[in-house]
Amino acid sequence: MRRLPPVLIEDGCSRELVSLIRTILAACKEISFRVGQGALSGVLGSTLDENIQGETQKKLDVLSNQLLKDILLESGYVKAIASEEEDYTVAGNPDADFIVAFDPLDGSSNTDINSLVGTIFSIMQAPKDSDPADPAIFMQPGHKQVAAGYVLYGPSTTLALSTGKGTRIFTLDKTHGSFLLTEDFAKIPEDTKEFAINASNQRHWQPAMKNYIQDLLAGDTGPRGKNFNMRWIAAMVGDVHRVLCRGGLFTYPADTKNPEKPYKLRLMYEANPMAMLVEQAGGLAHTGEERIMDIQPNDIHQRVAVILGSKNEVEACLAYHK
Ligand code: FDP
Repeated sequence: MRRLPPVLIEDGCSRELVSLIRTILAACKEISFRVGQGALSGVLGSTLDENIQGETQKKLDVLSNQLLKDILLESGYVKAIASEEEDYTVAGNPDADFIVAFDPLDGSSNTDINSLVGTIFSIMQAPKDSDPADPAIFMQPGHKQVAAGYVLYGPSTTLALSTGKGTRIFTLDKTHGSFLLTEDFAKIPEDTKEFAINASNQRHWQPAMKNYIQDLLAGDTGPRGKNFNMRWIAAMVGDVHRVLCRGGLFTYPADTKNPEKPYKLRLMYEANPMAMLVEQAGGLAHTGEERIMDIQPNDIHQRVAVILGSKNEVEACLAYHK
C-alpha cells in the first residue's frame, strides 16, 4: 500500500504543501490516540468554558485545538490559522505561503458516548505580502482551497483528502504510524436511497425542505416512487464519510429555532472543506441558493445551510428550492 507523501508529490503538490499536510496529520495522530484512550486518558466531559459561538467546550475540543494550534504555529508552514475553538485568527510565520482553517474536533457531543468524531481542515494560499494578523486573508471562497480533508476517529482512523485531483481515502496504520492509501479516487454514486437530517427540527424548517423530506418519507407510494432510509450520526464528519463511501444526501438546512442563528454549520472549516471533498468525488454541495464553494465569506465563524451528497439527489432537493 502506498504512503501519503509520495502520492501527494506525484499529484504535483509543492514540498511545502506536503509538509503542511503532514504537520496537520501529526497532530491528528495524537488526537486519534487520545480519543482512542477514552476515559483512560481523563479527557471526556466538558470544560466550564464556552467558545465564541456560545457552545460549551468539551475537554477534547480544547485539547485537540491546542495540539493543532501548537504544531501548526511551530512548523513555520502557516501564515495564520482559524479554528472553531479560537475567537479570532492567530498569526503565524509572516513568510509562510498557507493559511489553515480547522474544526479540531467535529461532532464533539459524541465524545462521551464513544461515537464518531473527527478533525476537519481547509488549506488556502495566503495572499502575497499580506499581514498575518489580518483576518481578511481568510475571506476567500471555497473554490480557492488548495487542499481540504478530514480525519475520522472511528473503529479505524481514516483520512479523506483532496488537493484538487480527486478525493482519496487513507487509513492510519496504527502500528507504524503512516496513513496508507486505501481508496484512490472515491466516487459518490449519483443516485441514492439514503438521507441524513436532524428530523427533530422539522417544525422549524422552511417549506422547501419540509416538502422535500415529506416526499422522501412517503416512500414508494409517494411522488419519488421509492423507499428511502434515514441515518443521523450527529457528527458531520461521520455523515459525510458515509456519503463518500456509499452515497446519500446530507443536509443541515436553515431553521427558525433561533432567529439569530438560522444556520448551524460553519462555512470556513466545515462546509467548504466538505464541499471540496464531495465535489472532487463527483457529488454536489449547495446551500439551496448557491454553490457552497462560491460563497464570498465575511466572517471566519460564518454559518451556512448545507445540502450535499449524491449528485442526482442534491439536484432533486434543489428543485424544491426553486
Ligand atoms: P457538533 O456541534 O457536535 O460539533 O459542528 C456541528 C455539529 O456537531 C455537526 O458535526 C453535526 O452534524 C451537527 O452539529 C449535529 O447537530 P445536532 O445537535 O442538531 O444533531
